[in-house]
Amino acid sequence: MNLSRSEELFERSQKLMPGGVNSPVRSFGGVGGTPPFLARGNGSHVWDVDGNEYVDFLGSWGPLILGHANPVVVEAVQKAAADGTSFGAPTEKELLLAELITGALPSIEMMRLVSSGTEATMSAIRMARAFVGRSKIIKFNGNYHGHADGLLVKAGSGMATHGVPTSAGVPESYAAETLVAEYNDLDSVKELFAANVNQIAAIIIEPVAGNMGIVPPNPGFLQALRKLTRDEGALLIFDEVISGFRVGLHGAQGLYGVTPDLTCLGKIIGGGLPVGAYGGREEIMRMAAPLGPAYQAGTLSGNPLAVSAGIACLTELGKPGVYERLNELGALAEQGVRAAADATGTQVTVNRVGSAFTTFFAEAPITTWSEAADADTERYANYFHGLLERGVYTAPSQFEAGFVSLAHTDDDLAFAADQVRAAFESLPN
Ligand code: KE4
Repeated sequence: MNLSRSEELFERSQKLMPGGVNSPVRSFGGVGGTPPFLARGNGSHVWDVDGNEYVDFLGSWGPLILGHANPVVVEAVQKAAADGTSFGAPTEKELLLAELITGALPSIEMMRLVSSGTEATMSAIRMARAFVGRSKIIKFNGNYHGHADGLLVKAGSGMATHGVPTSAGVPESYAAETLVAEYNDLDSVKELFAANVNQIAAIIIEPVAGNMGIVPPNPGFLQALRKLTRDEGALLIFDEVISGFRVGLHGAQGLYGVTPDLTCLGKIIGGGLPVGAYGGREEIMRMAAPLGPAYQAGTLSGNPLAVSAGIACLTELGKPGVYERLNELGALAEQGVRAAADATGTQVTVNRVGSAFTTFFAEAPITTWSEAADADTERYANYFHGLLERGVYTAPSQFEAGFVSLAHTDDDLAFAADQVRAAFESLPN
């Protein structure tokens, strides 16, 4: 596989950008090797600067549910650009996108557009703290909510004590306000409430975990968190940056029938351009400036190009049969991996929710961070490269999700299944 131009660009990029990338996971640190520098995408395929072609199951980490360069999205962005790229003033399109989002997610009575998922979760937590008047939050091991200081936290030494930073540059004092529970373990959450009475403003959770690989909520887990937060006077925040408009038009909250107090969105709602959003109960969102005392702002929030892409994307997703097709494609992808594993005697566990899936090199079940963390990351890295060199691009980390888009065809999936089998066969014993 010729990666000579990517190698040259990677060498030069590493002189100017940490790791040669603008987001760490792109550097292939989790799988090794030189990341192909991608030049263009169309539908379900991408091409790198050396001309190598791949069937793409990463989809830019989730946003590209319609596939690359979707004609409707491209036309919308081109038209918007011709009318001006940014105003820093209210526009009708921001209202149209807000109407599409709140129409699909009725728990969002009032919302605010921002430019990333990080901004969405950071702002939602600020509104929750302002509304409840408490400072602590609970997050879950294995969940990622963007890189705001208070969210780069892991469980402290004592389960019920405060978190400790997972990143340099985050003061212990910031981490001290974050408590860490175990995903799908309700007792671990109850313990934190018992040890921090009347101090916890909110729980933030990925209602379908995507950042430890795909891990769905155990039956009843989200419902139990809903009851527990109500009983404790805390808010429930769903971080649906991945699951929003991915697992269904109504998100994970629609799929599992649990209504959060606040929802965070990103990725798909921007159609591949920078858009995030947070919103929920009006009485909470009225805490946000200029109405209330909790400040939050953004120069490019609601940017016309990004919002135009988001409107085009969500409009397409609202058409009949879309999620049936996405789920059908997701099932085909899963079946392909399972059949290849059976045929080659390869030990893997596939977790899937709709069109998002992860192939774990670990034994089933994978329902918690500790079970996911037991996965053989070296074997995953070999598998990843076995696929890449055969023209299949998937997540360069065991602890991420793969995605199919509406642009994927049955032929794409048949081709990918064949490459999965070959990649399994090429794994070292
Ligand atoms: P951004 O700030 O990257 O737009 O969103 C942060 C975020 C928030 N919540 C969830 C559930 C997320 O998954 C993310 C970002 N996801 C990662 C990978 N799963 C984006 C890829 C990257 O970091 O480059």
